[in-house]
Amino acid sequence: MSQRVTIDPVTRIEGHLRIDLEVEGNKVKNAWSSGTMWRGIETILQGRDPREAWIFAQRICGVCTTVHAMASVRSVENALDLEVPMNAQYIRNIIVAAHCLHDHIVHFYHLSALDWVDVTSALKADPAAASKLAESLSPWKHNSTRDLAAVKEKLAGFVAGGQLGIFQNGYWGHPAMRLPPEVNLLAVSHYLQALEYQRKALQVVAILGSKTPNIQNLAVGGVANAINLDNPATLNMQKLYQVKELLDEVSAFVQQAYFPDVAAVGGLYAEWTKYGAGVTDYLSVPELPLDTKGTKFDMPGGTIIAGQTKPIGGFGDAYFRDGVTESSKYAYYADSGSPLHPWKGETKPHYTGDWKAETPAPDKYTWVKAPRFNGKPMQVGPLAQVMYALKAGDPLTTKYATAMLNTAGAVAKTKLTPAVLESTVGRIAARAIRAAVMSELAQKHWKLLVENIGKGDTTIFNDPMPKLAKGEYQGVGFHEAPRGTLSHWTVIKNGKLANYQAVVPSTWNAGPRAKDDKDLGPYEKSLVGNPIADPKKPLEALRTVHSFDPCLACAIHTVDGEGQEIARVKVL
Ligand code: NFE
Ligand code: MG
Repeated sequence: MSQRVTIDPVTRIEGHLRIDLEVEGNKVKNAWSSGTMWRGIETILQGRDPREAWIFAQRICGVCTTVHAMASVRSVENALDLEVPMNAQYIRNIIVAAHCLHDHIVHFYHLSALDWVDVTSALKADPAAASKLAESLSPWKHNSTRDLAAVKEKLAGFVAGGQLGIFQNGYWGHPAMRLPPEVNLLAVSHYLQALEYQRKALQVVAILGSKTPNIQNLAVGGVANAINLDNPATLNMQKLYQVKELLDEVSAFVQQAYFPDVAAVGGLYAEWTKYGAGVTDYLSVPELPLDTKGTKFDMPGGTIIAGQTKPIGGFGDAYFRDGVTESSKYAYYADSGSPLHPWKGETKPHYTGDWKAETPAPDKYTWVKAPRFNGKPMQVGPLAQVMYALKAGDPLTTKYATAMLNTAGAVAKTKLTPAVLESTVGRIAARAIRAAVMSELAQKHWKLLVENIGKGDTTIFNDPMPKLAKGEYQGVGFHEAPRGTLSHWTVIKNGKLANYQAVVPSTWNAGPRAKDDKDLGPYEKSLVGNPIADPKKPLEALRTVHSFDPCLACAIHTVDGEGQEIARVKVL
């Protein structure tokens, strides 16, 4: 007999996500992913000046504001065939890298680690043994017996006072929790330090972007960071060195704390390499452009479909441009009868009622559309990007993936190959691999910027106006965001936006069925086959869902143009 499990809302994510499971014999047999919150931006952009779209677009999400700003300016630049000066590319790239490091650190420690780490078990740890273990894994400077004893004492204080605070309401003591107390203590200690290092990463974004969230320094055609090394009001030597120092500190945390923690936790949960692969067709796009046109990049991207790789070239690449559609068959939008290309995309809400618990799935069950690439559901995110980069022979990705698999394999006492990355725990490892790669590239792009300024180049902007003022254009801007491939699609007529569509990483991954009831989206498919020890505490399902780092504000980003309420959604 099967049993229905509804998780609503899923917490430790951004936005409102509901997961419905059909569980039989302690295993997930079928799954549905629903975005239950209605909001957004696409519709209000119509009729606006394309040069200001990025300012609105970055309000799509409170977590990844910068990424929508980047994709938006790139889409208009692509439409106008506008080049971007090298200083602007490097400044944007440093922001992209720093924001990504913040995001990946927060995802591991604050949003997903507590599915694997039992905080209360850390109270039983021996700080000296924990310190010895940590020193065998990494040279990180804050792993001394004294450091770890202090964390244990702090935690004991929380527990004694009955105030677990941020650690309240975990599935502590759940039978699926397997880590020894010493590893739990180490992870809790780094959880607290990670709060500090994610902030340092965002400081870089704020210095270059004037503030964060919602940076202010972009422009269609470049950036607004005037460069004069001796002027206190502009980007100068002092600010550049402040950025470098912060990047160095964050990189050390990523390489010496985050990366080995993921290897250790992953190795101790090696049985989770069997679960959660789901959709194994992958999509990623290249990132960190190295020229003014966006034809060469530091991070490769492309598709892997049925094991075959195909690269995605530069901005405007035809293979990417022609492959993307979105279906509204199972989503709360009017369905045109067939999936639509984003330049022809429609956002017409058609709410057909909430899904009552314990009833069969309704025809429409989510506010998230279902993107497809050449008709196929695709998994996006760090796993997709790392799998592609490995197949493409990218040296930095190969270096860190090898280190991850060797360290986790030594902990698990088994040999691990890249195939194990295609799993719930592998998705978390892939994000740590990508973070380590990004930490090196952040430092590289800082150096490239300083060298370019050193050559006497202070150009930051190419004016879009000469072309923009009249004519019709279509553009696509892509960006490999922390959660995966993001694309913004613009149609411009006589200087105004005639259509604007955003196809977002969490839309790819959290999206519903498209063609039929067998055509599951990536979250849905990855849940099928997961063990569920206790249907009342579906910790295992949360492990898999959290491994994608859901962001539902990004996935659903549409609002009625008049700002009227279209439907009231009750979130339980
Ligand atoms: Ni709102 Fe986002 C990212 C975008 S969605 S966090 O990364 O784009 O997945
Ligand atoms: Mg959209």
